[in-house]
Amino acid sequence: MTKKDHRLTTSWGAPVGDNQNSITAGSRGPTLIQDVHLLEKLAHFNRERIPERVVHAKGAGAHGYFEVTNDLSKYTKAKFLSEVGKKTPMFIRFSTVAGELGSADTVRDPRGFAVKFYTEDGNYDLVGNNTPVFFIRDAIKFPDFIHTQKRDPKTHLKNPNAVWDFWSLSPESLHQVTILMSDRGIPATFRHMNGYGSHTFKWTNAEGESVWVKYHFKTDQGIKNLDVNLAAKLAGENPDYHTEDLYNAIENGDYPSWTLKVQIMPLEDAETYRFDPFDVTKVWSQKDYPLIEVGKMVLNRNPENYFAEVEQATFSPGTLVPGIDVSPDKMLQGRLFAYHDAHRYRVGTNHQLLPINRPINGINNYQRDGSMRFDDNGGGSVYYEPNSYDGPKETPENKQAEYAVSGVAASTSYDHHDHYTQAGDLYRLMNKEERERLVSNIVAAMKPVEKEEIKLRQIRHFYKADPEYGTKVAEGLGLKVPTDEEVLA
Ligand code: HDE
Repeated sequence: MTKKDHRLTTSWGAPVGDNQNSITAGSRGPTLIQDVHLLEKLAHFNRERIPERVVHAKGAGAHGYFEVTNDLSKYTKAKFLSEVGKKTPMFIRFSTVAGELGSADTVRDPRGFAVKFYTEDGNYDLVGNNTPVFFIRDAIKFPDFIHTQKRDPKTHLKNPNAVWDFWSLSPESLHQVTILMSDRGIPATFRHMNGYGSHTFKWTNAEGESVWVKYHFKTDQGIKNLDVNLAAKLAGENPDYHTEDLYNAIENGDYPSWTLKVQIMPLEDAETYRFDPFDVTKVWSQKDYPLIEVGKMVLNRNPENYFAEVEQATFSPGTLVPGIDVSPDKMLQGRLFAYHDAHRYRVGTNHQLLPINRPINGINNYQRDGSMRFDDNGGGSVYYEPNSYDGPKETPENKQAEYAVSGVAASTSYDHHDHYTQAGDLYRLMNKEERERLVSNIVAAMKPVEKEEIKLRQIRHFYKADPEYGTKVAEGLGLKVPTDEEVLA
């Protein structure tokens, strides 16, 4: 091992003679353009930032491992899930959704829960949130929804009118809005919240038999949430409170862990279940499909370098391995395009070559070139397929499992619109104090809304979920619960 060279160098490796003084004519200048070290330093400095994520910009990451505790190979041939005791390295990135890169951690917002498993069969990304459902159920509405969560283009301020206007006109959001406005809207730390795949995915075993699956990461630290006043105080005093907590816990050897469980639905049940099991605004009853343990995820190593490992990490629900596949869920389908498209724009064409994103089993294909192709670019190996030069071959046993699809190609909405039962069930699951805090959070968030019609429309939705729910919010806002006719008038 060559002795580490302690000489300060330029980015082309030449030793630097003086890093304190620019090269100038005399002590008073002017500065000479021939000071290429100065030019390089200033030019590189101007290019240190890459675009922040368009959502989930503020985040924190950690390395760890996943260990199988229950053999579910009867459901999936995914190798990393194949035998009890098997350990797979993984990386996770937690995040908020709406805030910019420098925004506060302790805001009311869903939290991203993005896991990358570096398996022997390639990377598997489970890109979820800390809530089992989502606000919308068709990808086409996502840009509009996120616009309402971000800054008003005129004032550059957050705009509660936009937020509640969108939600009151998209009643499918009611279940997730209830979760967001409840205690779980502000987790105490990233360690004290659950993670979910949210969508329905598909597992296929070695015999080609498939089931539908939903993922639940149950925190082993127990669920803890922040009091709204403490959260507001922390947002001002220490906007990186969750980031710091995660880093220090791991630094101190207090390794957080989650138990991964799944719900398994037989393929044919999807045709007869009481609502569309691919609708990501709904949860499956755990009485119908009980939780089954899979394994344990332990975070035991902090990133060495935030930019290299967290800012450059790229996840996608389309990063799948044999034995795991997607469902027809329209949100999930939309995400299959969006994520790698975002990464090609934000990080670069060859983002998957970066150390944090590179699969441990290597990349063996005919893709070549593209900007920043910093590996050997396939060297002199055969660069097309099919070929007679023993290049990498496809393996038919790893084809995506087939399944029947049907229907007319058209812009079609879901064929059921019960947006109220599960939101109402959640409200009725809460104890008295939890309901009071939920209503108080909603009233505080809705008070600044200018248009009364927006408030009334939203109150009607809460009322349809549960009469007490809607009545309490209306009282808090000094309004009456409107009838459907009044809302539609
Ligand atoms: Fe995302 N989402 N998303 N999202 N999402 C991104 O990828 C998108 C959705 C989630 O730590 C983006 O690199 C669309 C649901 C997480 O790096 C982008 C739709 C869920 C993260 C994107 C959704 C998520 C992202 C932004 C509607 C939970 C952070 C920049 C169809 C199940 C991952 C980027 C990380 C990031 C698109 C909805 C979770 C733009 C189009 C539902 C945890 O690609």
